[in-house]
Amino acid sequence: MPVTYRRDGAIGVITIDNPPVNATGQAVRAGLMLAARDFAADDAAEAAVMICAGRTWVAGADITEFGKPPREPFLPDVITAIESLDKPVVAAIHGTALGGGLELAMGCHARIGAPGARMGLPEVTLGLLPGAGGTQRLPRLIGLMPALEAITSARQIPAAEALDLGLIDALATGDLTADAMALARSLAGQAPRRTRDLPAPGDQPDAVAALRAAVARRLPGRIGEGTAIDVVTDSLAVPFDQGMAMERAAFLALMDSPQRAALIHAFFAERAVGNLPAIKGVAPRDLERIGVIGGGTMGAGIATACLLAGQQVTLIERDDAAAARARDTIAGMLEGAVKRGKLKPEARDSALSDRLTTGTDYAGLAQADLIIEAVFESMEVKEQVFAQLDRVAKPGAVLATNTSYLDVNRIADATGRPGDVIGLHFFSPAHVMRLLEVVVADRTDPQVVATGFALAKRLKKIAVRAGVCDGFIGNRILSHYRAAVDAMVLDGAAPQQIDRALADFGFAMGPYAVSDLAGLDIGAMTRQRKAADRHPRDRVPVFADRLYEQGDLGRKTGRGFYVYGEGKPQPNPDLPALLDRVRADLGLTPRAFDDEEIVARTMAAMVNEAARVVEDGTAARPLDVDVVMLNGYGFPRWRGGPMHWADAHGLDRILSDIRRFAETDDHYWQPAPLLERLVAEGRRFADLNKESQS
Ligand code: T1G
Repeated sequence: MPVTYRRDGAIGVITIDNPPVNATGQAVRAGLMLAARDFAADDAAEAAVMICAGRTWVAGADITEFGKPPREPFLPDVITAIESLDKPVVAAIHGTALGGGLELAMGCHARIGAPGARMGLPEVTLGLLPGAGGTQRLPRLIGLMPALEAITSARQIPAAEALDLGLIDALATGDLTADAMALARSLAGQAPRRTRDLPAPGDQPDAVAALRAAVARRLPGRIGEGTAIDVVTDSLAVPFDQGMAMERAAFLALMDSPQRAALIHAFFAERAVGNLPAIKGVAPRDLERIGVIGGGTMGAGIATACLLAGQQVTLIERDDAAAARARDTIAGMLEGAVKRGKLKPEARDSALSDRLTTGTDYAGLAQADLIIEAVFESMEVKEQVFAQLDRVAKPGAVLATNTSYLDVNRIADATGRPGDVIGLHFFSPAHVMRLLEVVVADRTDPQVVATGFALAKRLKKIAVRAGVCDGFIGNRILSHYRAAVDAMVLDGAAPQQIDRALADFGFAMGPYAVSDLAGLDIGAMTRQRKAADRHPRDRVPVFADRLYEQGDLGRKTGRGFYVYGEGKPQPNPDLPALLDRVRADLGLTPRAFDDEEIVARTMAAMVNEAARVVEDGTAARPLDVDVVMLNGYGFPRWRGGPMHWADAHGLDRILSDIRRFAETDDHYWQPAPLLERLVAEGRRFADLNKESQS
């Protein structure tokens, strides 16, 4: 039974026990209705507490029910039934009270939180808005703007702040349940304080308009946040029940939106990527003591990420000066975490003094459990490093390379323990970006793979398994849609036009702005590296090489595809003439492109290569590609990732686009066999995800 009622003296106790997070699935909702009835009928009970077993108070409605026909009793009705009781009910909150969980607590007549409890209304992250009274009760409890800030930010409010805001009435000082019982006893015999009866706050049009504009800037394209602001403000001047009806209507409309489907897909995909048969039940190795080789941007970022997770870090550089520079870089990154409120100053100081060791002697790595190499992207250099590690590292130590494209099998060959070698591809800045590609070489031991996933969880990152190939999952797909946009520039499109079209589609940044950020030298070196393997029909973005040759490297030199100075970056004024010269040299007659074609070509290239990445096993499932592109490449989250988007857009439409593009450039546009097969069979990428989970 997920909900039980009993009495302890004069206090009723309603217990919810629905692992893993006490989500309010149908059985819980029905159980709560019965418990409310039993409590009401129990004349000996003068008040009640509501508690949750396990790790947390209710963490929300049961997301697995979304998209299915709703089943009664509906959560808003359950909460109203509890709020309408004639005797007080106290919510005892621990863990994370989120979404419908916080809404349930707000329907109770008082709330007490454990000191470490956190609470919030994260529905907008799922493409929804609070749909069980949150838009009505939260403003009544904490005021209009704090409520709108909480709802649109989806942030988790710490218990102490919740107390200050008036969201909870007390903080437990001892045992939460005992303190909740004491609070209930103090309220026994009193009329319950119903949140619905509190006065709604007055409107604040200017502040609301400012928030609305800020949210639109921060999350272009998202609809949940704006709708939530509308419902809250439009219902301020109407009776509570009318406000509830407005909320319900807006909630149901959002429930049917493609954004809700996409954001829920992203939520579950990020939890499914760790479900791999190869590591099911496999225990990871120790990972308390981390070694890092190389203290450049990546090495220092990796070391910082591990320090932020509480681990011991030994960082080795080639000489004392480089080691000192690395320590300074790490100190700067930790200072940034302090500034962002992610780290207390004293924690920064102890990390630097007690948990970070820098040096130049590999012997310092002899006790490391896991060593991450982050040196220059040269196979020869990495082979030397791993040969040395093989001599120094303790038996069983995991030896990881942070390479972004090199062959991890070859690196493993430089050691006598290939089973211990794995790729851990971090994304820059490594202490901020959530994505970690775990690159599994042919002989990597499953325990070592499990250790890579365990490290990701420890670092609060999302690990995605990747096979060995040039670029693994993300960079390999990137190279293909990068080629598609470069071809459009050669054929007449302006880089800033492409950037704007893809930013309007929802990308965090367009590809040319990204090039300027990364540095045009990176792209030039990648092209040089791949020149020997280039297909004779490959179209080389020589315009990018021209910029590189004239020293325009992007942000780092102030000029690239854009010029950087005061204010918003502007398109490089010399670029049109440069493009004209390049096109003339190539005998190309430029033509116009509209945004629709820019998006169609970019997405067709991305989905086509992604289909190949799934087909050859580099990615385990289409959802793994979605997680990579969402968390490492700025793909708009409210579109769910390229594979989810492709299913919604129509694989047949994408395939016909590819065939149409092949008419003018057959070499490049070869449909992926998996894409052709799925279209022929009337199936979608989602079907492959389901099959992999069965
Ligand atoms: N419904 C169903 N399953 C859920 C769930 C939920 N709300 N939340 C988590 N799970 C599962 C998750 O899939 C995983 O399953 C396991 O629990 C552990 O999760 C009416 C409509 C609570 C902070 O958005 O943020 O209420 O993989 O790995 O890292 O207005 O889960 O183990 O099988 O994430 O410790 C609003 C979503 C819903 C909260 C815990 N609530 N969850 O994090 O564990 S909409 C949310 C989280 C709503 C109302 C609206 C996190 C967590 P499995 P986990 P974690």
